[in-house]
Amino acid sequence: MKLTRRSILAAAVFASFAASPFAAFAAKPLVMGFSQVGAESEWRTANTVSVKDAAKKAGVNLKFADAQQKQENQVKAIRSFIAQKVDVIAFSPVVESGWDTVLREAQAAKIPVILTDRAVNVTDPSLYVTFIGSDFVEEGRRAGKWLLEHVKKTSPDGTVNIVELQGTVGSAPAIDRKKGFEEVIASNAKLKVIRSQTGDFTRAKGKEVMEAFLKAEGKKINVLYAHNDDMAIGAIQAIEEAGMKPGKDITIISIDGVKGAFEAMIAGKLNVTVECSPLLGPQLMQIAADVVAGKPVPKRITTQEGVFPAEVAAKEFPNRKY
Ligand code: GYE
Repeated sequence: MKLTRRSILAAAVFASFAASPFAAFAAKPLVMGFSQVGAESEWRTANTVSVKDAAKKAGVNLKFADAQQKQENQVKAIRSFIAQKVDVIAFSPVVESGWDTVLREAQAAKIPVILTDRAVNVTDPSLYVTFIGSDFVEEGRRAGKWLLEHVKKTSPDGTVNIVELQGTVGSAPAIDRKKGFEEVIASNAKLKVIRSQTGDFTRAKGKEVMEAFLKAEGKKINVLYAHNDDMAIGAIQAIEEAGMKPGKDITIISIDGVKGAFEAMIAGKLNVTVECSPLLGPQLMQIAADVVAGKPVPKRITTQEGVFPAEVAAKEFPNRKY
């Protein structure tokens, strides 16, 4: 390109314009309304940080609302995003059902909706553009497969009594993690789930429900399957307070792979965690930009993840990002 005096002048004018307050008019930032489930677990906190950081990096104007684990708050937030005419709505639905009406309102306002982390159960799949998140059924299967192998190795006599701490009632991860686990353990008649109750994905509830399990079943309990690490960590406290050794007297399996779980494994109190990545922010921002630009996106984007038994915990710990 030949640099004429005029082109240099034009570039200088443009540069000073871009640095001026009028620059905002030049590139309008994408506005995203994001409704988060709450702050119930270490996983959720890491997910929120990931979304906020990625928005900042991508220059996205993020309107963030915390629903405190209540669907009605999420519906309110989505309605307020519609009223504000945001470019795109993203949300992590606390439960699967009950979204048709509000999603139809978003569709009528021509605002695309992206699901992150958890799925919805709607009759019309055109009510959302895409769903980015883990395969929770597969996570449940991975937990079950680890247990089958463990039972094979330790070959205890008689039945293996399992207690289960479920996630939030009606949520996709609670439904799917239960289903995947049951599907796999059905192949060994020795494995029996003797108690199953929700701990709402929190430490406090995990501890409380485990206390009740221990009161009712005591030393009969061989295995705890917790739908997330936080509930397992709460349950570990309950087991210790009952004078038993978590990870030894009771084998503990959980899901997420947060730092707290790795610490518990290193301390010998947790046997395995199945990874579920909360670092969905960068992918969400990329997909949102594509959606708003009218580019086609896949209907389902599945997160890649692994399984971490206690034997590898110390070596893996420094690599953990959440
Ligand atoms: O496993 C749990 C959190 O939806 C995958 O929600 C997420 C789950 C996660 O509270 O810790």
